[in-house]
Amino acid sequence: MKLGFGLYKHMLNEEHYKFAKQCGATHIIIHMVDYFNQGNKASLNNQPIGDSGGWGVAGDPDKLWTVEELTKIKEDLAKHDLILEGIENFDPAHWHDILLDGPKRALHLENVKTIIRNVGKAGIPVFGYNFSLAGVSGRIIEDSARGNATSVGLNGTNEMLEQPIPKGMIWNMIYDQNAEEGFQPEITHKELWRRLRDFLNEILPVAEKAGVIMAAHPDDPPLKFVRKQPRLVYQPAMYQELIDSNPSPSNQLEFCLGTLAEMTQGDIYKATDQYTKQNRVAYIHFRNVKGKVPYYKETFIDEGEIDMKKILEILKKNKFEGVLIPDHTPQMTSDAPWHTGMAYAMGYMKALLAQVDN
Ligand SMILES: [Mn+2]
Repeated sequence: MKLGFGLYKHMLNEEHYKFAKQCGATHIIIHMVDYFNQGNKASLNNQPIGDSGGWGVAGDPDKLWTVEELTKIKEDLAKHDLILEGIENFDPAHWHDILLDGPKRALHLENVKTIIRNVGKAGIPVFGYNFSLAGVSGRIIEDSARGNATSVGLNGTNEMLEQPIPKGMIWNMIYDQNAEEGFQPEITHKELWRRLRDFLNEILPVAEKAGVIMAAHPDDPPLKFVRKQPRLVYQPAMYQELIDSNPSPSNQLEFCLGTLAEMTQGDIYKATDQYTKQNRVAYIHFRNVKGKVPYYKETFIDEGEIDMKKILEILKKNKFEGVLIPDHTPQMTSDAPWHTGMAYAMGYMKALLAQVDN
C-alpha cells in the first residue's frame, strides 16, 4: 500500500509538495477545481463545508485542463520525488448538464471525454468523481474533535440540508451567475441512477482506452436526500449497484471510509472487504468519524469509531496495493491548523502501515 496526500488547487506549489514529502507521502491526489474561488469566505485552512452560497464560482467552461498543464504539475511533483496518482473531481463548469440532463449535455460529455483523454496522455492513472447534484453540503463546523479541535459534522437535520438548489448552482458551485430565479427541478433516485448509467456507458470506453480509472466517491453527508435532491450512494450496498451497472475495469471506487462509516446501514469492515476483494477500489480516503447521519462528527484518525488497523489488515488480506490519503482531519490549534492536522494523520498512517503492511 502507498501513503498518499491530497492537495487542493491553491496548494499546488513547491511549499506544499515539500510538506507532503516531509510527511512521508509518495503519491499525490490533486484537485484542479478551485473550491475557494471568488465569494467563498471559507478559511483556506478548512475543507469547504457547503453553506448557502456554496463553495464559490466554478471555473471557465471553455478552458478544459490540458495535457501540458497536467504534465507540468506531474513533472513539478516528480522533482520532489512524488508521483501524481490522480485528480479528484470534475469542475461543474465542464459537466453540469451531465448531472442536470440539461441542454449542454452532449457538449459536456465531449468535455469529459477530452479531459479523460488528456489525463491519460499526461500519464495520470486515476480520476475521482462525485456524481451528485447537491454535493458535499449542509455540514456544520464545531469544536468537536479531541481537545476542542475544530472539525465538521452534522448535529441533526438543519435548514441548509432542506434548502433547494438555486438555478445556476450545482454541486455547491455557481456555474451561471446570471441564472434566472428559481430552483433546480427535483428528480427521483431512479432518474439519478439513469443519468449515472448513461454517463458511465459513454465515458468508460474512453477511460479504458486512455488508461484511466474512474473512481466514484459516495455521497457526503450520506442522506437519502439533500437540498431536495436524491443521493446516489448513501448506503454501502449502493456501491455494488454502481459497480454492477458497468463491467468496465475502469469502473471503480474512491472509497471514503469516513463517509461509509456515517451511513446508517452496513458494516465498514464488511464493506471494505467486499469492495477490495473485487479489485474495485482505486484509492482510499483514510479517515475516521464518530456517529452516523444525521448525528456524526469527523474526528482525529485515532479517536473515531473505525478501527483503522483492522481496516489495514483487511486491505492487506485482499492485497490492496493502492494509495491511502487522509482526506480531511480536524484543524489543530497552532499557527498552521491544516498542516498540523495533516502531519498528525500522516504520521499515524505511516506508523500503522509499517505495522501491518510489511
Ligand atoms: Mn471523502
